[in-house]
This record gives sequence, structure tokens and C-alpha cells, in this order.
Amino acid sequence: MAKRTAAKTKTRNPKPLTKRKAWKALEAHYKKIRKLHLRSLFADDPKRGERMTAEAAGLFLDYSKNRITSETLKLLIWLAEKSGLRTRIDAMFRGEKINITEKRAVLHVALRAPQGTSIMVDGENVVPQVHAVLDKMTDFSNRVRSGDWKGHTGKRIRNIINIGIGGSDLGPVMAYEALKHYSDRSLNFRFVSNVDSTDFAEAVQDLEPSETLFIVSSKTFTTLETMTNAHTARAWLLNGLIGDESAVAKHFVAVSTNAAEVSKFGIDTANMFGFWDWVGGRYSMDSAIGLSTMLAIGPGNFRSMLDGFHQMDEHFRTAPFESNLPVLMGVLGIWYTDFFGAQTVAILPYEQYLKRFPAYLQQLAMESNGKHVTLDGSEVDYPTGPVYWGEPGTNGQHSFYQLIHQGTRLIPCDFIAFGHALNPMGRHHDMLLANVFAQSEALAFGKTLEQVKAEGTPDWLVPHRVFEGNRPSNTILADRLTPEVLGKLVALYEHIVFTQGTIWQINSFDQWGVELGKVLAQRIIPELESPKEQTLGHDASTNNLIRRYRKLKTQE
Ligand code: G6Q
Repeated sequence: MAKRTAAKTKTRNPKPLTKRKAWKALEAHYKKIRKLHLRSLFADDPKRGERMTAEAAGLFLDYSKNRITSETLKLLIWLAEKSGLRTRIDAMFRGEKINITEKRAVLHVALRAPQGTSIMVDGENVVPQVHAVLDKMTDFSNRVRSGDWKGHTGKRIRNIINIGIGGSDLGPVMAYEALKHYSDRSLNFRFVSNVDSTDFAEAVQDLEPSETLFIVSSKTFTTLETMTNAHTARAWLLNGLIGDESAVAKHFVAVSTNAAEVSKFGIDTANMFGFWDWVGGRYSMDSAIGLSTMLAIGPGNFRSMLDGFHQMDEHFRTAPFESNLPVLMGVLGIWYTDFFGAQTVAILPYEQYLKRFPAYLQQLAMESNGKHVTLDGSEVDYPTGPVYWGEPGTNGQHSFYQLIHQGTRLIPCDFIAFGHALNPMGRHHDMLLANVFAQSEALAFGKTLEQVKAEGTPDWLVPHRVFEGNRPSNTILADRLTPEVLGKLVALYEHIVFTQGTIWQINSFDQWGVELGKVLAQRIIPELESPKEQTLGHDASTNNLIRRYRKLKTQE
């Protein structure tokens, strides 16, 4: 990889998106082809199913079941080019401060940059720092996994609890579930995020404090939920170990950027794993925030996950847009969101281990692209980030797929499937894959009135059994779910989000909505807890709810 140095690139986009020639051309094109059915698109081009595919770093993408023609794709790619996507990709990889509202670089790609490469931030190469933290995590993980690291009473650590929320929780939970097959089964992993005390109570109810290690994961180390849970964890530990404060050192480690707060909490900063302000929370699962992942799957597997991320980064950075997976999927998302008016995207992994993947992508995409002003602060006049949701197949088929097939909304779907099961048994995997292929086929082609009639369906029932079809989907196929493949998949979606954020001209890297929630709750806490009723300055509804809660609290 070439040495990259920060230089000033214009991040503001001078021409409003909807005034671009490419946008106007897409509007006109949409009017022409919006009624075209996938049935005729496939009938007119027998090679479409092979032609509209792309492959990179072992991920195969079939995008032929989208409501597009070759012309659509050309126009969408033109739009991406004219939106300065290439320049912005380069700016990100060079370490420029493209997160303009927080004046920060956006360098999750540096977290997986191989040793010996160079990415400069404020005149300093950050890659050696990344590897120093990785080495420290490796050493710690090896000590815990081998039993060398002992608890305060000399017992081996058996339970590891990650305390964190949002970006400091969803990645670790998703990766633990996704890679459970590769995890050390002699260790128990739990994740506490919610400030609801049930989360903590259930996580520890069958655990022995002397065998339990807490990882307090918080970039800021000031987040209400995490700090409340961390203090409760400390009290639980000390209570279990009969109050010896020195036990904290053996049972608590921290992952944070805030050394001062970590040591204030009582954690030795020697047991702190750092990261940097240029790693956004939702882009941090491959930083030290992934310490629980490394403890579960081991340092070797963690590094192959990083390698997977890096392979997708390099593909995104260098491949022509026409065959660039994140760009293709990104522009297709723009096509449905901004031209067809689709409001959601369904993520449908046909792999049980990916059961938390939709929830993870929900934060990645919705916190990043849930924005209504452009980089220069003007209100957008087009829809931005859609709602992400989903469940693993085949379970979803027996619940919400009905609405995707026959409802009144257009819901583009991403199907994710693998050539091999990690726990092969009999015919299960063939059945699983038969279902994924059958679903995308049925969504695209449906069932016509004539077909339903020909089946001998009574006339009154015919309309109910007709499937309009023309429901778009992507299918991603990979060999099997490994740490490396997980890295590729996550990086793929990170860069889809980046592609779309760039075209929408928004800042995908701040989260003022999340910050607002953090501040507002702090204001109400004393109003709920003060012994004397306070003068409340909220709206009438909030004031009333606060008063009612105070009354409820006093009743048995
Ligand atoms: C992610 C967000 C948010 C954040 C949490 C936890 O991009 O910024 O989800 O990760 O609010 O923040 P801390 O790690 O600072 O506790």
C-alpha cells in the first residue's frame, strides 16, 4: 500500500444533488422503466442472471433481480462519479478530517491496515499504534485463555462480561454470535448494555464473582448506561469477594480513549486498551472494542477477521465502480430509496450464526445515514437513509415475508447465504439454500393470474393467490462463515453506507441524535430522584409523566 499523507480535499459538494445532470437523467429514466417487470427483463436477456453479478474477495453478488437495466446502472454509476465518490474514498483512506462536524478523520480502515503500511493523522503514522494495541490485546487474550491470568482469589477466569452500549456493544455481541463456532467453549461470554437492571441481574445470576472478568467498553467512559452498569458490577464483585477493593485490578479491564476516567474508576491504565477519536463507535468492532471477540475466538482468528476487512477495503478503494461490490449495492440502495420511494431494506441472512447481523447493520446504517442536512448545513430535498431490519431465514419466511410478497410496500431485500454449513447435518443445508433461492425467485417473478387460474383455483380465491412479483433483491453467496468472511461482510456494508452518504452529501460519521439522548436523560434523573417535588419545566405531557412516576415509586 502506498504511503498516504493528509492533504486538504474539498469535502463540500457545490452542486445540490437533485440539480445534478445525472440525477435528472435518473428521474427521466425512472419514469420510463418503473413499470418494467423482472419477468420481461429476464425473458429479454437470457444471460442477465450471469451478467449482472460481481465477485470480490470471495463474496459473490447476484444483483440481477433488481429493477434495473444496463442503462440504469450506467446512470447510477455516473451519479456516484459526479458526486465525487472517488475523491472522497481517497480522502478517507488518506486520513483527512472528513467528519467535519466533529473535526475528525474517519479511519476504521486503519484498524485493519497491515503492519508496515502508513496512514497519517496530524503528521503521525497511526498504523504502528494500531498494531501496538493489537499486540497488547493478543498478550492479554493469551493469558486469559491459557489460565495464566487469574482472578483475585487465584481462580481461573471462566466468565467474561462486556459492559458497553451502542457501538461498544452491538459489534461485540454480533461478532461473538457470528463466530461462536470458533470460540473457546470453556469460557462464558455475556454482554450487558441496557441500564435496565434486569440486563445485569440476568447476566450474572449464575456466575461466580471470583471467576468473572468485566471488560468496560466505552470510548468516552462517561456513558450513563455503561458507567452505571460498571459501578453495579464493581459492587457485585466486591460483595462476592467480601469487599476487598484490590480485587478490581484482576477482574476489570477497560477499552476506552479516556485514560483519566478509566483510572478514576479504579482500573489500572496498564489494563486499558486504547483506541482513537478517529474510530466511530459503530465502526469500532475491529478495534480494542473487539477484545471480547479476540478472547472468544483467539488472536489468530481475530487477525484473519481483520484481514477479511482489509481485503474488502482494498477492493472498495481500487476496483472500478462497475465491479465494485459496495458501490453497486450502494447505488442500488439509492435507486430504491430516492426513486422508487422504498423506505426500508430487509437484511435476511440464511445462517443462524448471523442472527444479530441485521441489528448490527441497523446501527451502522441508520446512525450513519439518518441525517437531514447536507455537509454544508442545508436541508435535503430527497430521502436519505432507509430503515434497516431483518431476521435470519428461514424463520422470517413464517412471519413477515408475507408483507414483502403481497403487501403494498416495496422492500428491497439482501439475502446472504453460504455454500457450507458450519454444523452440517443430513439434508439441512440443501433445504436452507433451497429456501433462499426459492424466496428471491418468488419475489422477483411472482405468480400471474393465468398461472393461478391454471392451477384450478376457484375464481373468488384467484386474487388472493396472485403474486405480483417484481420485488427486488440482492443475493450474496460465500463459501462458509469464517472470521475472514465476517470481516469482508461487515466492511462491505460499511462501504455501502459510505457510498450512499457521499451521494446524499451528508456526514455519515456524526450522531447528534444519540448525543441529545445522553444529555436529556441527565436532566430528568434528579427530577425523578429528588425527595422534594421540583418545579418542572418540560411540556405538559412530560411533566405529567414525571409526576405519575414519582407517585408510582412511592406505592408498594
Ligand atoms: C456509535 C455511537 C454510539 C456509541 C454509544 C456508546 O457510533 O456513537 O452508539 O457507541 O453511545 O458510547 P461510548 O463508547 O462512549 O460509551
